[in-house]
Amino acid sequence: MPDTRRPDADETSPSRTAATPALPIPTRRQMLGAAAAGGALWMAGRAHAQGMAGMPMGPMSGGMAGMPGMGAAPAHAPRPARFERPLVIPAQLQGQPRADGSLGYALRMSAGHSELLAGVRTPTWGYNGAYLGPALRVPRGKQVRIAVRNDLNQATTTHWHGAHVPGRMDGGPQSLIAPGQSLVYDFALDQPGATLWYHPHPDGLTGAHVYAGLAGMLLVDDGVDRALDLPRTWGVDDIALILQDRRMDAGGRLLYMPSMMDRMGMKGNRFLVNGREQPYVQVPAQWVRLRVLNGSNARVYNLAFAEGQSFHVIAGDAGLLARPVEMRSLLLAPAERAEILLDLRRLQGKALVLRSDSGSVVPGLSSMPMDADIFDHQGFDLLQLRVGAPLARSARLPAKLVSIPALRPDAPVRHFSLQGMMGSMMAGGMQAMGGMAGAARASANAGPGGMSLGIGMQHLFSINHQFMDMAVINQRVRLGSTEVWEVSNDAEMAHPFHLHGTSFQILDRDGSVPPEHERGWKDVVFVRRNETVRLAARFDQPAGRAHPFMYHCHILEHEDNGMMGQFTVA
Ligand SMILES: [Cu+2]
Repeated sequence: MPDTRRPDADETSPSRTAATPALPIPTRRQMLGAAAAGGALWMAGRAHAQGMAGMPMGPMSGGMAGMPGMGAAPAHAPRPARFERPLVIPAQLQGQPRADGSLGYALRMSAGHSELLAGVRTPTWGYNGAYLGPALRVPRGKQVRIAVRNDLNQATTTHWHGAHVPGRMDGGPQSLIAPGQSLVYDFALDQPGATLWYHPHPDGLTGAHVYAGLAGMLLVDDGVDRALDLPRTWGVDDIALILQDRRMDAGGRLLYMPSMMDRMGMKGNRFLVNGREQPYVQVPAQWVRLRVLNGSNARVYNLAFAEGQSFHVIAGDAGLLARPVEMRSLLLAPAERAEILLDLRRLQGKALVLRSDSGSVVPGLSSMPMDADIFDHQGFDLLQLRVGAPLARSARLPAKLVSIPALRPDAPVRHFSLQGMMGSMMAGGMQAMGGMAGAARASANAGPGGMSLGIGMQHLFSINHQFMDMAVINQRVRLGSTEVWEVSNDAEMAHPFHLHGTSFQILDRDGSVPPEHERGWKDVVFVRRNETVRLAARFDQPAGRAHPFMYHCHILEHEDNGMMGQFTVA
């Protein structure tokens, strides 16, 4: 049936420019073949376990010492430098006005070295620098042109998480950029002001590439925060916080998936904010806005202030809430964002510590005790806020924020079920895994400093008992429709479910309305085990077979090992 609204989307890819001749991109089969020899080595695990470097060890440490990834720290590992270095404020890119009226942005992925831990030089990857990337500020509705150049040693992609763009501009696994090449994206974001982000999305390698340091914020600016007089002075009373955890070896190199346990999700034992371990930030004694992104591969944070200070959540993943919601702790799963306002007006001269109060919530998220590490049981500090003198211009906390029109579904309910390792085994996953041999990557294409690229593309986790396969379109959605997606978690642990190309509203969790802070636009929903969540989403962006959209778990080791599917919108 012809549909006049549908552009010939997939005939036109984003334009590619090559400074050097294009390198052939290895297929999945070639990558696995090249890596086969390394599999057995990986299986043997690491004789020298890396563990809780320099951190106080709880009573559990003795029992875990014999397990890979759970052992004692090397004696010479530096202790955390708690609140000794200032927070790095990501640069803002506002875009260069171009002759055609659009705004131009340039990102370059390359390798470098970073001081993630004080005094330790770590090989890393970054956008326009050695680690993470600038915040791209994009005015709503404005045509933008973003050139992304890949100067890494291997192909990858850059995906605009949360952006309403056509499939061919989404930067999914099909949009690989070979080393030495650039990909130019052209789009306009017609969606509410929000804190979105960007990161690589190659099939089976997303976890490793993000872990190496590739991520940054993408801010949609619709002027509403100005009209509401919300704090909006970048780096002063509007602070971007990218939360990540990392594990390093004694030489300061990033360790990625060194143990079998890490298949459940790569967690670190050092806690970074904007690429520095436990930094501090100077803030004025007034209303301050924190834009928090959980940029971790697998770690869940239960954000709280050590002093018990409450805060107001004003925005979720994809836009402002209807009104601020006062909270004392906030669970933030991988890829979720929250904007919070903090009242510091009477706290001049004081300091607050933002931490994860994990112990009360996180261990209970999984039925398998080993999914929670010692930090999940005890919590950990992230950032110190040092409150200085107020500034002349002070913003406020409005009573009301925006009105959010409720979506009206007009299509049958689409069902999704999530399976963990046990459920996936029944779907035949274990046979496909080649007897747990694993597939460590060829060292010629290692990550920064020789970092392992993990074991992507194993059949370990599934959605609807299907494993990610780039050759398979799992769902077909009609362009312009508003659908209900019902996501049931049959797995042992909680999974953050994300879909591309749109934002959604959570209709209910197990039949109950979601908590107030989840009643705005979102693009990630954390689905607990045995829970069924219903979402409503409108599909206004086209995506054809050549560049379909993804739905997946945003624990990156789950996504990379089967827990992803593809859908077209036409
Ligand atoms: Cu998952």
